[in-house]
Amino acid sequence: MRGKIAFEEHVAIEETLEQTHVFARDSASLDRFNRQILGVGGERLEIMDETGIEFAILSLNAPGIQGIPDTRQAIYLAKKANDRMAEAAASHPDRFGAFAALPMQDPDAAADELRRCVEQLGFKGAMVNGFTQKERPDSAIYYDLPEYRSFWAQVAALDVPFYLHPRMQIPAQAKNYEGHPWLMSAPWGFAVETSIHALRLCGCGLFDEYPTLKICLGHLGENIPFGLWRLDARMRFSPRGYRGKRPLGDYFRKHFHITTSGNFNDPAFKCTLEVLGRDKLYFSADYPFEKMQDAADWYDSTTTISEQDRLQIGRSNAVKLLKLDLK
Ligand code: GRE
Ligand code: ZN
Repeated sequence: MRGKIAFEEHVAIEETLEQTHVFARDSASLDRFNRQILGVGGERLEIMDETGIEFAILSLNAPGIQGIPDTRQAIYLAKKANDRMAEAAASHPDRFGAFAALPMQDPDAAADELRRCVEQLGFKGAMVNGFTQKERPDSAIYYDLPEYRSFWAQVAALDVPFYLHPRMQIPAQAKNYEGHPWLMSAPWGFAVETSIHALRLCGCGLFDEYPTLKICLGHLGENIPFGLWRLDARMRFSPRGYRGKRPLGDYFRKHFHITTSGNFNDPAFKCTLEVLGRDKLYFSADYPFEKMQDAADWYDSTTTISEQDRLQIGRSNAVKLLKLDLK
């Protein structure tokens, strides 16, 4: 399919590049990876052309700004990364947009930076890589906490989506991964960490206060669609501490938008589609952690959807969610 739109497509700046090296297999693949994640020109555009991806929303790699405990440094690097992505989008306005990286260490600064990015730079929303470290490297702060309500007010006022992207758990919080570093990373721990954060947002009353918020998740929903029925079923018996007015599943189905990033698999796709419906699903790749070719080969040929749904999920839903002005 031509004309696809992808929106979990990562870039790094020199200051965040090293964060990605833990994921590299060997030095040859590291060189290619570095070139691809730093590049916002020729090679990326060529692969997009080959795979029928017309437009990509760029975002900073994980953990990015969330992994920088020093608040001033976080604010500085978020601006720097966003200015870099804005340049790329300005150089290729018909191929690239951007999601803002945000210094969540300071909720007011994060809200201000989001407003700057959306109103002045034409960004389409935000991508935040899970909990934020702040001051101490062993801290982990989640955005259901009361100090983030004014930040969420800004997200709602700007009416842009907030993409909650995975990050690796930090050692201080990862006792149960001990001796199994592979388990903490993209194969499983990313989804555990991100799903818990997403469910905390559902359970804290946030969506009662801001009924128009839109949250994006990648990887076909970080395993939540598969578990959603049981969540609600068991919550009837043990809702301790749950602060939503409605069942959790209602919030998830209403507020969450799910992409195919890094999860190119029919059974998982069918489950997500059945739970959320065709209006809440979107194509994405997760370049350069995944090959655009793998994402597109699977998406373009999956027999789980009609051609009409392929176009809707691959393109029209994103035009609407991200308010894209494409020809
Ligand atoms: C991602 O961005 O989703 C990602 C990483 C690191 C490793 C694998 C992966 O940031 O999918
Ligand atoms: Zn990603």
